Amino acid sequence: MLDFDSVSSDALLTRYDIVAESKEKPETIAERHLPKDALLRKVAEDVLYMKYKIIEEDVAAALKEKTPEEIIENGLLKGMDAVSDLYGRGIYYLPHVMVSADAMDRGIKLAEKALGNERKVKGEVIMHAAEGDPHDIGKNIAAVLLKSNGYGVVDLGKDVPVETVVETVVARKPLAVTGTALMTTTMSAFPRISSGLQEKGADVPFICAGGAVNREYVESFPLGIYAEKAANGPGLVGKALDGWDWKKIRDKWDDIQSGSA
Ligand code: B12
Repeated sequence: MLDFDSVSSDALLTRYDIVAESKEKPETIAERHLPKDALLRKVAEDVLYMKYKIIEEDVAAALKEKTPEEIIENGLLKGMDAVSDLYGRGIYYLPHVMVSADAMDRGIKLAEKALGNERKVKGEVIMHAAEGDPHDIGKNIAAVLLKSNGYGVVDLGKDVPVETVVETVVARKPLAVTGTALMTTTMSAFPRISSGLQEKGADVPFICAGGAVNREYVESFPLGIYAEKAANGPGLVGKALDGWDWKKIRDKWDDIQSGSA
């Protein structure tokens, strides 16, 4: 029998949503994420306030002074950080997030176009969002950054079956394959991809990212290399281009992040 006498009942009737809302105003929470620079702020606010009709105009204006990478990293992404924070606190709801994600997508497409793709490709990377997972914003940003660093990207999209990833990697022999999982229900696709690849003798570095996974999880299966941010992609793939195998990239992960490797 549980001993309820020793349990504090103070928290039983506490409405955590109300507590969370009353502590800080939504504007204060959003402000923490928004950049100071006026052009980048406008872009971030378009994502935050779901202004999908004018975001392209604002990204085009920002492109006159900023690089596409800057606009993505310090503008669009900051807006989505604010959305994620407000959603996590129950202030934004799913429809807000959907429209913000649409605005973000339009902004990324325009920034990507500005990068041009006439560059000679250094090597190929196959990218996907895990089977069952519709979250592809982070993958799309990582794809833009890899392309802008001269890599050819084969983007398989979102909700990609494990078999499709394995078959494509075996057929195309890329420098690296990447996976993004934001849901705890989809991250188990990664070890299955790892086994599928090893069974076919494809020892390719498998860069795994997304809020559902962490370094410990990703390093619990062969081939797995953790990436926290989209900006880490080019550095990790660069090591594969230098001929490092997945074990060496994993061993030297800290040095790669700190720039000393
Ligand atoms: C936007 C969003 C959506 C959008 C997705 C739109 C899209 N096209 O992606 C929509 C509205 C569709 C959506 C739907 C759902 N969502 Co949602 N969503 C989010 C939200 C708010 C933000 C995610 C996001 O885009 N973040 C910004 C990007 C940039 O981050 P990121 O992908 O992690 O990428 C970063 C890194 O991981 C890394 N990275 C990512 N990929 C790669 C690749 C490489 C190579 C590299 C190097 C790096 C890298 O770089 C990026 C940063 O630099 C999160 C909340 C949160 N806190 O994350 C919930 C969240 C992910 N969603 C969640 C859920 C539950 C759902 C739904 C099931 C809700 C529902 N009840 O229906 C549905 C999915 C239904 C389905 N199965 O189809 C949960 C997942 C919980 C869990 N742990 O499983 C979250 C965490 C919200 C929550 N707290 O509950 N969602």
